[in-house]
Amino acid sequence: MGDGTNIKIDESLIDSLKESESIVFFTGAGISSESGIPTFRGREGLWNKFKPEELANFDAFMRNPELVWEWYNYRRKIVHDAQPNPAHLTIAEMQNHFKDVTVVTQNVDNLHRRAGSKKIFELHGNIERNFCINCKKFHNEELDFSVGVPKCECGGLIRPDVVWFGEYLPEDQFLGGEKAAINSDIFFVVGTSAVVYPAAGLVYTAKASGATIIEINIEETEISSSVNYSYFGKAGEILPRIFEDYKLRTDF
Ligand code: BJW
Ligand code: ZN
Repeated sequence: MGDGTNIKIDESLIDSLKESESIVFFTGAGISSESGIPTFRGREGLWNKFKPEELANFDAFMRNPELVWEWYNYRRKIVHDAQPNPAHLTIAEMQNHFKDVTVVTQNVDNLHRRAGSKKIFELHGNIERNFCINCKKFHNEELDFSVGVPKCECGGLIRPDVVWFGEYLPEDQFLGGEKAAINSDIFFVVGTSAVVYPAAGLVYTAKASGATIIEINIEETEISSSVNYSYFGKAGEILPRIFEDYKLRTDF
């Protein structure tokens, strides 16, 4: 395990980057942990006390909408107060140096957009949007988050526009992410335990399509043995390090 500061970036990776046009960043909760947003799993997973499988599903919401809504309210506040960190900002800056940079994120926190990334596929929705479970109408600005679970004028409960277990991913977002994976030269996997499907399957899609796979995580994951390069440390330290090395060895 490194702390990012003493990690050496392979020269062959920098060489590959120099030849790359399409770069994908497949990201998970770990990329936002240095912004103060807890992850779901892993040794620093603060939601460890809540199992996502138990709260992030429709049955849990119907059984106890107040509890699930309260969990999301708590997280909305953390996300609202958080700022993009050097990992998000490096990815956004890389747009100025490569032909095609795509973010495919499992996160619902909007931090890639706030960091300035332009091409983003959100596989698991966005915590800032909400819709009625009955008529599907979107409700956003007008919601009062201080009083229990809000209801639509049709009487339906309002839920966050995120993807819960057992629900299909938004088709346009998944297909966009899949296409980016297939077309990528380099596929970074950053801060995800890579256990939730079908999202995690994109790593294998990219690999089968010939991409070089680079994992950045504070610990080993399900995919570590399948990748071309692993860097163990914080994303907010390793990604800037890779980009600095790239710039040092590249003439503009
Ligand atoms: C750092 C760091 C730092 C920390 N720097 N790194 C059996 C086999 C295969 C599949 C299934 C199965 N049984 C059921 C399924 C399907 C299920 C699934 O995959 N389950 C598995 C858990 C087993 N998938 C689904 O249900 C999906 N839908 C689906 O399959 O539809 C088809 C279908 C339809 C009808 C019936 C049946 C099937 C939907 C999945 C939805 C996931 N939703 C959530 C919640 C979103 C809303 C919300 O935010 O509340 O998405 S769950 C949660 O997990 C969230 C995340 O996006 C997702 C992935 O987590 P992520 O991002 O990887 O975070 P962590 O916490 O797991 O990992 C963080 C990592 O960061 C760790 O590795 C740390 O080490 C690292 N880290 N700090 C770098 N500073
Ligand atoms: Zn409604």
